[in-house]
Amino acid sequence: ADDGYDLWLRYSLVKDATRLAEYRAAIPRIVIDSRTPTLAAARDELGRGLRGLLGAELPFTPRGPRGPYLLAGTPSSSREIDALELKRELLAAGSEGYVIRSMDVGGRQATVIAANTDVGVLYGVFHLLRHMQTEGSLEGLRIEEKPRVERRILNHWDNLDRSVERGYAGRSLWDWNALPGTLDPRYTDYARANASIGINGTVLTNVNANAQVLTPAYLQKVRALAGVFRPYGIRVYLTARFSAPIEIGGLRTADPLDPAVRAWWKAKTDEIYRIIPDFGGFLVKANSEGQPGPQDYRRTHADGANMLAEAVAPHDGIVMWRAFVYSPDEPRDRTMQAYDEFHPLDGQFLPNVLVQVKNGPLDFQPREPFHPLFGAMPRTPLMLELQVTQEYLGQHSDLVYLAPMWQEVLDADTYARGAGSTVAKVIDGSLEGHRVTGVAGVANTGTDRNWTGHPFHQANWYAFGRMAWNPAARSDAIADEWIRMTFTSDEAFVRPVKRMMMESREVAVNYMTPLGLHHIMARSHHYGPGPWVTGGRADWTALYYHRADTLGIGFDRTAAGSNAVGQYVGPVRDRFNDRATVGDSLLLWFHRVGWNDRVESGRTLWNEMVHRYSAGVDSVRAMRRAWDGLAGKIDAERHGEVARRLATQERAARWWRDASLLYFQQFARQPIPPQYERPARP
Ligand code: GCW
Repeated sequence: ADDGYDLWLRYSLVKDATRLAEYRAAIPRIVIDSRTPTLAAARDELGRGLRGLLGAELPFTPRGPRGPYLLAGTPSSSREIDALELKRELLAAGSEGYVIRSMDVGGRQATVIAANTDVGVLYGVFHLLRHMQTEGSLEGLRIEEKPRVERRILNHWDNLDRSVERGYAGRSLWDWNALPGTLDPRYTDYARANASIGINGTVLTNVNANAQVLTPAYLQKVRALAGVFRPYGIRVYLTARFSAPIEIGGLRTADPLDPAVRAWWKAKTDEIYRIIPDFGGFLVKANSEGQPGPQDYRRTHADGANMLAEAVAPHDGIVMWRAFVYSPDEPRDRTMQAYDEFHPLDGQFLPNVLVQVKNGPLDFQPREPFHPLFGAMPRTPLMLELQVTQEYLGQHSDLVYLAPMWQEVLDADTYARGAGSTVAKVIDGSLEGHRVTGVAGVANTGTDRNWTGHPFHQANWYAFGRMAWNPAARSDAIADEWIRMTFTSDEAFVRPVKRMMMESREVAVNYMTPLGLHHIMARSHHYGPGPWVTGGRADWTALYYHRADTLGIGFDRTAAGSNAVGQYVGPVRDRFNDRATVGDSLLLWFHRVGWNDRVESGRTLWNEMVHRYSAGVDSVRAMRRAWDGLAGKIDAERHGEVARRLATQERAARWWRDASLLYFQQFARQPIPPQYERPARP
């Protein structure tokens, strides 16, 4: 099918004849014990994958009489695996890792997938299939892999009425009405897709949802979903609305220090674990954007989180407590509030609490500096929250590959323990010695046939999983494998498409928010420009963030301004604080700059702004030309779908450019230099 439903798990027949012959010779039969549901899933995936890749139904056999074969299993599921010289490698593989080896097994040439656990085998199977989908050789394989992050979790902002907050791919996948009796086959394919990229948890409900999902009828529905996901190594988590004891428990308070409230959460949690024994835990948005929380009772975030942490601790559950907070009152500088509230609480959270921090201090903008909490709470495991759905990055229409942005954050050096203290090392626990670690991604999936709406948005789901597994993974390598798996390994397609993907984020920054601009999008829905947005509370207006007037533009967050730079460690603070070193990409995030001041390119700020917005539009046009030139290299259906969305993206980019330049021109009071296209008035 070319409707995109199969995602990166298409398993089309290997094109390269030599490779195909090699594969067929190396894997004529498969030996895998499949007595557990997870091993059965691994077996089924091997069958499905190899049937597609090799164009033949392979026999599953107990140890066959002679010839090469594929052997997969754990030491406890397979005596052959148990007998292999892989003890040291398996020791290192841990509970989710695996070893893939070409080796001699009793005089026969085998391709071996070995792991300590069933889910390790499943992950190994997906790795081998990926290796073959990208046409790698099976000769001399020596692969040892394990995740560097323990909890790799999708956050669904899905409501029980099947609407999806910030969703652009249809309705929620969870058909609450039909659950628990009817299990949509999509649930299994969702689990397969996630397992293929190492995602091992899913929060089913929106952080803004009400408490209904915690009622008995809904817990049965959750149980049914958990049952589908379990064989794929995926645990279910739920959002816990802080006022649930009042809303569904009939109590008069939700004060976290009130014994009745604590008892209610404990009983509720015990009830959940009776129904879903491997329940993962709770995700909480508290005292943010109107959500209830412990501060309503003059308690701290730690009081609130610890109450829930105590309830889930006997069951090995965790609490993910979000740091995305901002007050109902007008802030001094909204980007500073999370740090101000959470930094003093370091050391006060129970060990099974992770504080979940968005990549930047504002809100999933096309570009932000890394969040100053990273490195600033050494005694608390911090979970990174990324937004896979493109709320601020073009929603349904824009082709933006997000992995380079995530890599920029993960590579950022916090200097918390001297040079080299990257965000990646904070997140994977290695910098501060945390065992509990996690990465969360706000999902971009929905009921659209191809899951994500825009065919290229599948790449962001894919890349999220790959980077959660290994925060040091490189975005271009991930793009490369995704393109080959999803479309074709034809170099004449892979090369230009990879270039397009790798540039796409910077292109979007250029036509939306160049030079460190932020939050100048349209009000509330956030699609398209809105630098003129006023009214309501100050930090919901664009003017609050860009502060343009006839003298200049930008938010002064230096020591002379809000001093947000003071939340970063010495060398970072100094770099951001100084106009000479901050760099143009974050210039107006940290500095107020005169229209005629020179920037890095040597242009004046105004001319640079014109240049960037214009370059953004030109790049989208170039993307369209490149894509049009690839017609015929892939199926017409997906090619056409992307082409149509690129056309919308070009219109959106021009709208952004024209609206922003005309708006800012009133302040800059300068012409558009003649070499650039004149912005069209609406
Ligand atoms: O990005 C903003 C969104 C809200 C969202 C909030 C959050 C779930 O505009 O829709 O609410 O962040 O992350 O809590």
